[in-house]
Amino acid sequence: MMLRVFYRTIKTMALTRSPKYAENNQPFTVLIEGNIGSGKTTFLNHFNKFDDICLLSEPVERWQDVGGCNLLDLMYKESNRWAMPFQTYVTLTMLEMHTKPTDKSVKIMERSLFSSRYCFVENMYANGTLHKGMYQILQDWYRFIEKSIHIQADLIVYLRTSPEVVFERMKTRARSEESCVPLKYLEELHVSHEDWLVHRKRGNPNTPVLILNADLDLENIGSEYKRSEDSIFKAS
Ligand code: DCM
Ligand code: MG
Repeated sequence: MMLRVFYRTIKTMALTRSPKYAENNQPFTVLIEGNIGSGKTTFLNHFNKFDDICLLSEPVERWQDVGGCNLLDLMYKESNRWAMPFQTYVTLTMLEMHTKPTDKSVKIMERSLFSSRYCFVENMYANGTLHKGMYQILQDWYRFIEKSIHIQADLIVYLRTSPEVVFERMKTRARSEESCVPLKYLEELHVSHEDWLVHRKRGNPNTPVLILNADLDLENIGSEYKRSEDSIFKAS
């Protein structure tokens, strides 16, 4: 008798199961992706003038100060030890952005959980920075998140660059944590972005990707920006 009651209870619970966390009322969501130094922040700022857009830039300052620790710096200086906690924290801060409620009709985000998962973490595993056990823990987290949390992604804008160009930009920008990043690392990240967004080898098979030539100088990139502005508003 008890068992039957129990059975009925769990059946009712299963039937009335609520949707994934944050499933409802998500705005049209655009993810700005690209290598380090590809101009994502500059691109994002271009949309400041629209007040019906929720703009979320990458929370780099949070990664630079986690209870007084600069996780971004530790990740570059002692990558075998710190890449895993760093990517775990990036995942948490990105999830906060993905699920952040807004009453705006469009949300534009700088990077996403997906680039951590499909570019940075894949690359760190492939180049031996992440131990297999650490990589597996992250995969289990990503799978759990995928099952239980809704992440809206309507359009990915890929700021496509060549590694040599972004290497020069990164040196000019001179973010102190990145002073030791070699060209080879940007080449690896370029390949992982291409595999994800051009060859579509992993992740987001149904999200359209708009590819923009972001090697262009900032003065000449205006028409490329205009092109994306049009497609973002056409699609939303
Ligand atoms: N970064 C990383 N892993 C991620 C996201 C970002 O290692 N999942 C690093 C790359 C850059 C810095 O954070 O050094 C900020 O990225 P960007 O300057 O490209 O916006
Ligand atoms: Mg940036």
